Amino acid sequence: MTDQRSWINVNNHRTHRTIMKKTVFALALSLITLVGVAQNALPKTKAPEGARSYIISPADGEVVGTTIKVQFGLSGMGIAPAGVKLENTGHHHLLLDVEKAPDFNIPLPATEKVIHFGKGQTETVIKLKPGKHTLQLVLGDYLHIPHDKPVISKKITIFVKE
Ligand SMILES: [Cu+2]
Repeated sequence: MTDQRSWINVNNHRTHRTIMKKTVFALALSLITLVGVAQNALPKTKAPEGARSYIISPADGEVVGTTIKVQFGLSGMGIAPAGVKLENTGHHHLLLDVEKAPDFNIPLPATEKVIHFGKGQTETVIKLKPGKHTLQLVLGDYLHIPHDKPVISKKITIFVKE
């Protein structure tokens, strides 16, 4: 009797898990559809001609310690926090040791290597392991999508020593 009951429990549990799996799968599908729709429906935010993003500090080729203050420069545009739609504005994203740039037609991902400054910050302090590293800035609009044309800084290389 006890055995049978526990079998029923296990079986119910399994059924529940299957339903969960199906639900998660359906959700994932609808998300993909939503992203697809968003991609077609959302026009890219225009960047004014001559807008420029650049890293003020550190300098390209600089030898630095493991704690580094990075200062972001922007010319020809203003800073607005993420979520705030204002003409000719955006917020900074720091690409850290990113070899292949992410897709600029969709919102930039938020990862350890793609850092968002959605509050409108213009500097940050990062810690890096000793060795060679690259830094690059990309401006994103209120939806974290790079502008048309993308406002992207030169990629700089720094050398971190102990
Ligand atoms: Cu962002």
